[in-house]
Amino acid sequence: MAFIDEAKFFVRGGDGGRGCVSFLREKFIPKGGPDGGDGGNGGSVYLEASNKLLSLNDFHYRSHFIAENGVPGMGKKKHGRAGKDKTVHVPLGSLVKDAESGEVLADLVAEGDRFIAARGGLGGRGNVRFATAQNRAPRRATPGQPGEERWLRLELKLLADVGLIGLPNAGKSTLLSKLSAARPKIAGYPFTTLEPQLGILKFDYDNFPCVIADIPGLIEGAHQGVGLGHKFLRHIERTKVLLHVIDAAGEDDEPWQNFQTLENELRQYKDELADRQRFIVLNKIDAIDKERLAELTAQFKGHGLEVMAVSALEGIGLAELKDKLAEIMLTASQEPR
Ligand SMILES: Nc1nc2c(ncn2[C@@H]2O[C@H](COP(=O)(O)OP(=O)(O)OP(=O)(O)O)[C@@H](O)[C@H]2O)c(=O)[nH]1
Ligand SMILES: [Mg+2]
Repeated sequence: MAFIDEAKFFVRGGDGGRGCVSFLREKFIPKGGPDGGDGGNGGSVYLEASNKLLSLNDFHYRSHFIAENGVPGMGKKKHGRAGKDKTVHVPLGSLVKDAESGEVLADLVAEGDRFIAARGGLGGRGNVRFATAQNRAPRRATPGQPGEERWLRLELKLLADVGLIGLPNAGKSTLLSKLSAARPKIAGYPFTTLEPQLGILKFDYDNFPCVIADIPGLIEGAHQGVGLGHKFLRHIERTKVLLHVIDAAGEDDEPWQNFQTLENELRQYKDELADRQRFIVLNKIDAIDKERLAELTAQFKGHGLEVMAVSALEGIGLAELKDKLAEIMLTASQEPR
């Protein structure tokens, strides 16, 4: 599911350095010829896709990117140095548009994809260039050309990093509302959520946002269209991790049975999704006693599953859950995407 993050910024290429008007002046050579060199070209601004960046947050702090001007030409036919280029790193999947016309200029998808956002101006020509048989001492040189400038708009499609899955009423939306600023509808009846919802979890120590998707509840037979069906699973196909939310307040063997029902539906959808890294989130632990919690935890752990116990409603265990997500995001950000 796509959630669009946006940023607007200004880019300007460096101006070309001006050409120089100069004449050779040395002792004993009273009337030397023209020797003014060319100005250097202005640097250009490039956008380059990098997997080290995961959000457009940096652009909220910086909105102007300007490449260096070319150095003017000098006497003794010395050319001015070219201005340095400036490379602005953007996240993979950045769509670049002209902010005014809305025209799509580039789609930077893969690591290293580059786009010239603003060309530097050409350097001016020194007076050496204008010497002719008729005019051996031209006093003419050209100024450098100005660098290109424009406002750009970046659009980034955010893909969900974390998918919340579970039966209806398990508390997925409640959990999303506690982990992010999203305000999904929450109610004590099944199929409250009808459309996938996204929330962004921000960690204190860096600006990698973690995008969490809450999808409608699945029930047995979802793969055959029962309930709302399982078409929403496509929104979490590319997540790094799934949180399987389970209503721990269910009686007897219900939590475990529910777990298996849902896992079966996932497998019916795609083996790949069923094999995705996942955590069991035993929710609603405010409604059960310690012994029951210990029993459920042991049951899931006994099957080699990682278990986190929370009460989304009362905020119990959420700090630990956030830490876990931060760890997963950090590991994932170091792997090639
Ligand atoms: N006691 C208790 N109730 C909870 C907790 N979390 C959620 N609930 C309640 O469970 C009910 C369902 O919560 P939702 O967040 O809407 O559940 P959902 O999984 O999003 O449900 P669907 O959108 O229908 O799939 C609501 O009445 C919530 O108030 C919890 O930790 N403890
Ligand atoms: Mg919901």
